[in-house]
Amino acid sequence: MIYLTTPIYYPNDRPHIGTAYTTVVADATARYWRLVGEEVYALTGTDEHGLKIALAAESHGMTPQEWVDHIVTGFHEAWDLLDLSFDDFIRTTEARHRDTVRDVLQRMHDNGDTYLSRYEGLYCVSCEAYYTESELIDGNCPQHGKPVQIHAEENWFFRLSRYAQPLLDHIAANPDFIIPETRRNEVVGFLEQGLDDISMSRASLTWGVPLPWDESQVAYVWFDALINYVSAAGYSDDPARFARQWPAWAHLVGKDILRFHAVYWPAMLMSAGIPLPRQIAAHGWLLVGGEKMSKSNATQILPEELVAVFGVDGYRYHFLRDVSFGPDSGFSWEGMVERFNADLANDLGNLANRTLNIAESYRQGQVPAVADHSAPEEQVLVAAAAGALEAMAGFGEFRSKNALEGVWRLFGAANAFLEATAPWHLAKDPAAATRLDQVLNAALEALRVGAILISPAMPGTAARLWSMLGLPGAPDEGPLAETGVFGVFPASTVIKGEPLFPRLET
Ligand code: ME8
Repeated sequence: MIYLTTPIYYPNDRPHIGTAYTTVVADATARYWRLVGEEVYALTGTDEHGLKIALAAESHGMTPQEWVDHIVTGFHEAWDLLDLSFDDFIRTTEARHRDTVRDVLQRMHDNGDTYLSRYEGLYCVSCEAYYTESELIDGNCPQHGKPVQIHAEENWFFRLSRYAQPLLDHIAANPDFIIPETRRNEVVGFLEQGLDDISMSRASLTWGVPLPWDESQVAYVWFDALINYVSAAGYSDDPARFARQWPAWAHLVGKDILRFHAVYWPAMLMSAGIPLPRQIAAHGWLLVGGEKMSKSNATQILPEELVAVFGVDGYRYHFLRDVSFGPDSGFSWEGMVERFNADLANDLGNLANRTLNIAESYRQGQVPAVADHSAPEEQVLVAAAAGALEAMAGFGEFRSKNALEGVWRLFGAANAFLEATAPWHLAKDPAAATRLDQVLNAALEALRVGAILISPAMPGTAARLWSMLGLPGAPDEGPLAETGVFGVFPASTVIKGEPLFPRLET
């Protein structure tokens, strides 16, 4: 089973294109694995406890629960707008999660990995994380550039220091545990310095999950949040499902929260005697004007602003095609318009438009099946389709850019095929009627295969194209290894319809 997770986001504001980036990549990955016939469980959700949320609620004059109930609807709306196909949405205020937090932390406690001690440290509420003096930049949090607070309390500690070597051993034995490699090296460097024990509870906060052995303290929000991944897999309420679903196939995260996922979380799991996830995949940041786009600065862009201009699939395509998974990536409206016009309006849009036009103009939409595609021009298309099918593996490995480049080579080949075979000339010559059928059939077949291959990235467009082609069922219904292979387009009635992607003005 492919159990794939996104971070659970803080419901302190509406989701922006940064949070949406991770979530769209996860959706395309999940859709790809479903397309190749795997059983998939894709999880997202919200991280609702902790000081940051308590403060956000207070500043809006609401209780924390009222606040999160209010904000979470914005997440559902945004994810629906982006056509995301998650199997589960976990909220850390749900009973299934609170029970699991208590069960997992109790196991860590029973294993002798906790102790009570006085803590004094520098805390950034936006990160919900501690920093050492040397990590600060001009005395401020290195991620948010905001002042940190001094926290001093009697807290429960987790013996994280015990796990530096076991983690190094695990990473050495499982080179794909952290991807990409630069991030793995970063984590290894951090572990090689040794780990300090960390505070895992809060005495001064009530908005959280009380520790089962000391109800006067609530779990530190990260020791609550990370556990969501096992809660949603049924750790406490469905052991049979947990046995099938865990370990997770991959946790998808931004690089800002890599340390929590690649160090704290596996150490917690080791302590609780739970197997580690197969992989932590960390991507870079979306930058706007050279800065990380975030809720706390004025560069925030909301998905709905872009969807209004580019449509949902224009949106999805841009982020899946133009952002390499791993490095930081600058976002610009100009770049997005350019890509939309070049790839969607021109390459795919025109191919569909021209091909369906030919079918309507010269065959009244009735397309005959042909014997095969053995002519040399068609063989080029067959090869391009095979290449695209191979490139599709990229979707399953967080390389959607490569997958889509492969699919677009097929569309490029199909456009070149129409230029070379010029069906509009063939139509004028009654003796070329059979050749015209042959050419038309091949161009339609390129669109049929293309509809299947774009479906992880652009499910709505794939479905629309499918119905224009007059095909029964849905493009993502069959096993990719069979349906994605270039064959003979079945006899059908095609409908031209409206253009898929009308050109945008720059
Ligand atoms: O960290 N570019 O929640 P969060 C790319 N609740 N991705 C971005 C981004 C940007 N500019 N801004 C945000 C939390 N993200 C915790 C997680 S998990 C157990 C708990 C994405 O709402 C990216 O995936 O601050 C990042 O890791 C995540 O949003 C942080 O979301």
